[in-house]
Amino acid sequence: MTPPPVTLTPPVKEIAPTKTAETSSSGGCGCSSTNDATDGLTDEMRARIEKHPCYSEEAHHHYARMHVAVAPACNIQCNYCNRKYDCANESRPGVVSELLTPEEAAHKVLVVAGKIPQMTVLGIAGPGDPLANPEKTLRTFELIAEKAPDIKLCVSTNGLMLPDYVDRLKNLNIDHVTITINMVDPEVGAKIYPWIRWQRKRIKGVEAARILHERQMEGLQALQDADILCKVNSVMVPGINDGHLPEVNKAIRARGAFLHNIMPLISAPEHGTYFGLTGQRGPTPKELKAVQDDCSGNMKMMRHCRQCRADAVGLLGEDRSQEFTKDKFMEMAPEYDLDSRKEVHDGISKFKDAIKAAKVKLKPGQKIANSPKVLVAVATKGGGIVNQHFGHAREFMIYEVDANEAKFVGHRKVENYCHGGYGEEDSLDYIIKTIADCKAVLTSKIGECPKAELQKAGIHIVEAYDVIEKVAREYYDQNVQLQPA
Ligand code: CLF
Ligand code: SF4
Repeated sequence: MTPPPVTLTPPVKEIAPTKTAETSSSGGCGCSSTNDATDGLTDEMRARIEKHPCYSEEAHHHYARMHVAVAPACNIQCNYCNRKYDCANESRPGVVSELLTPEEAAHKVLVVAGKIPQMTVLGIAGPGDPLANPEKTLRTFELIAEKAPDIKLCVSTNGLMLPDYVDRLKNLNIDHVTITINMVDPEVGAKIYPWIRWQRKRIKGVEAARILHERQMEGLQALQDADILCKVNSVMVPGINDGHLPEVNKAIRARGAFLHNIMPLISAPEHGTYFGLTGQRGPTPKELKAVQDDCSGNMKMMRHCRQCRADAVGLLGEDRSQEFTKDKFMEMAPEYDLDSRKEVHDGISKFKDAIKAAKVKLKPGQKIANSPKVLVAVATKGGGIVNQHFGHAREFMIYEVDANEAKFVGHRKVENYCHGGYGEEDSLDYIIKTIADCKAVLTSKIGECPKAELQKAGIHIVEAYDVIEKVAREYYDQNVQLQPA
């Protein structure tokens, strides 16, 4: 049976769009999800993460990050990595970044900070391992700390050299470090890492994994002792470490990790990786969510990671790196200006407050027990608002909704349906398959043809321009029958 369309129209009129750079496509504004990593935190901790789009789910609706690709070498081999591409710990295989010198990188950061004032974090994540290239990495951080003091510095590493650099990271005022930890059992590790380079020797097998594991734990402990926030990334490899990840989760929690980001293995033969060539598959969205849910009782989980490339620029869901290729940014004059950036950030804070106030009204007075949960797929350009045309969506944010809350649980990438005036049937089939487990699509606008096809597939359409959680909860209240208690 075709579900009836539901239309929710009024936008949140009292919320003005935040001022953004003219090149911004994000709208620079948004709201938080109720499972945000800021829940239950002290004010001090909240302040440390509130503008970091990876450490705070709420922040990723508002603030952008950028990476500079200054670190080409690596000191280990992961079976999901092909050195032709960027470090697969923090990027998807198939894209290669242009290498920069620290001076070029600093110039790029000042250019982007002027064009995208909501860019608050500079990360170094490859294309190899940043701490296998310590001079280039640390020199880049030094230059940026000096020239752009309001930008947070962030680094992602495999952890092998981390214990040797925690003091220098602390001296540079770096407050966010990611370690990729895929195992705490070297027998499992030997199936992921064929070798490491350690003390000028190549070491293989279980012994290599044991050294890597010990160095990762030592580095994690040193970060805790230095009061530097640590996020742990784990690549989920079905049949190899999927059942082992809860153990990893316990070990990192015991050593003070702030956030755990379990990411899916991305693997295909054309990537030329060991796993790709041997047919090792990645997890399905359902398998990934099950492991994330399993670990979420222990600590905060990151579910909004986009596995971005080593020269990524923009909000996490968008890729603006092509606007800032080397030939382009070297021709641009830096427009970094602390005062105008502060003005933009103040605007974002006001906008967030307005959205928070709108969300408070959604909470039921008393928690409703055992209400059924449904998934909805949201088309959004950012800002925590349903504000994107269905045909333009290149990903859908997935929210789990019940009678109490709407909770962000992940995102699914798709090909956009609309190709400048005509719709792509293959894309629509793929979109329908990708969101088949969702009860509804929330979008600002949708054409008659895709609307009919989605309805045929049993998916409701909600056309609205409003706060995501508000639209999702209203949809739920109007469409999901609660069993009498
Ligand atoms: Fe970059 Fe990583 Fe810092 Fe973020 S990314 S170094 S913590 S600023 Fe973020 Fe990208 Fe996921 Fe990394 S979405 S891949 S978690
Ligand atoms: Fe590749 Fe990164 Fe692993 Fe090094 S740490 S082998 S660059 S995925």
